[in-house]
Amino acid sequence: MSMQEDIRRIREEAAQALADAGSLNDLAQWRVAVLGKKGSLTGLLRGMGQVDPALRPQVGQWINAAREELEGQLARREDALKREARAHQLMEETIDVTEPRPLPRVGTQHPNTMVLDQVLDCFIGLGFEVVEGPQVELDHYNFELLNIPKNHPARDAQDTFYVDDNVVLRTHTSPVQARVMLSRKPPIRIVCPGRVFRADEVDATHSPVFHQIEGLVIDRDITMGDLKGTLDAFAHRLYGADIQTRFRPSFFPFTEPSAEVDLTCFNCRGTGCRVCKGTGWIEVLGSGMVNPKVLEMCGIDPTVYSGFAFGIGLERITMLRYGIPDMRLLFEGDERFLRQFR
Ligand code: 2NM
Repeated sequence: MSMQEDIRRIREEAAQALADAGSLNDLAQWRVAVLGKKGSLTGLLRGMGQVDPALRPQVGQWINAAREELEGQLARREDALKREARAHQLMEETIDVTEPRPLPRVGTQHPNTMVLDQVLDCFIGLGFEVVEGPQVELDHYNFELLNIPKNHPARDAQDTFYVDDNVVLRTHTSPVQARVMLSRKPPIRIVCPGRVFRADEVDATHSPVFHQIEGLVIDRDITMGDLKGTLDAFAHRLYGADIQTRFRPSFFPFTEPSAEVDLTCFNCRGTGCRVCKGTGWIEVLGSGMVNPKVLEMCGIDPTVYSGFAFGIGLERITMLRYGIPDMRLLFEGDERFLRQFR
């Protein structure tokens, strides 16, 4: 058998084995078996001793050419196998982002939050800005600037949580408004929502922690007509165009005159029912024209400017809105209650 034929046979067998190789591991074995020290092609070089010396250069070239050819084939086969493996991997790892999955267990908004958002939306729509302030407040801002004098019963430790002689847990959000009056010039149009504290016993309609939304408008020529128009807009927006406001004389140290404001009963629309105890009206908020003494103490000239203010109890309107019979439900965090509000 001639050397030339041996080379051709080894080339063919090696090429076939390469085509049959299905993995990178097969290729490594193939390399050892063909091109390795004891490989079939390398074996031919050892047979050179039997070749006619005159033909050796030629045979050597054939063997080297075969080696180069096979190395090239190996590299191409390796490339192809790697590409296949990569394509396979990409297919396996593809994620179907449209596949339906079990819904995660999400929470719900607190009913107070839902009502607060609606109230704030209404006032933002009327041009008010939302302002927040500290819950732990100097007694100067919480009482003094609001014309609540030293001997006033609201300042008693029976009603107010004291941190020390001069520091209280705020009993209303009015001190936020006092801070704004002191730090800005009119026109002022703000709503101040937030947590407030009073030393009350817990029952179906009282909690030592509750929330208020207070509004304040100060400008030249602000009258009670502006107050009435603003609260009418609020009533219509939250409860419907047929809901009216009714002002009853009242007293607050920080407003003069002062008024309690009733809204047409949202339940019977004014004819009288259990919710409004037959009156057709529901008491919803307190309001008034800012006392000139308060304006003056807060650095606003009462001969130039006037203003109105109002205060809404958030829990009260949330309870009315959803027919919640006991305020404690709003503070207990019981999921069986909270999950009903979606
Ligand atoms: C109310 C009722 C009436 C009120 C007054 C002020 C301020 F800061 F301007 F003096 N803020 N909020 C006010 C007036 C609050 O709550 C029932």
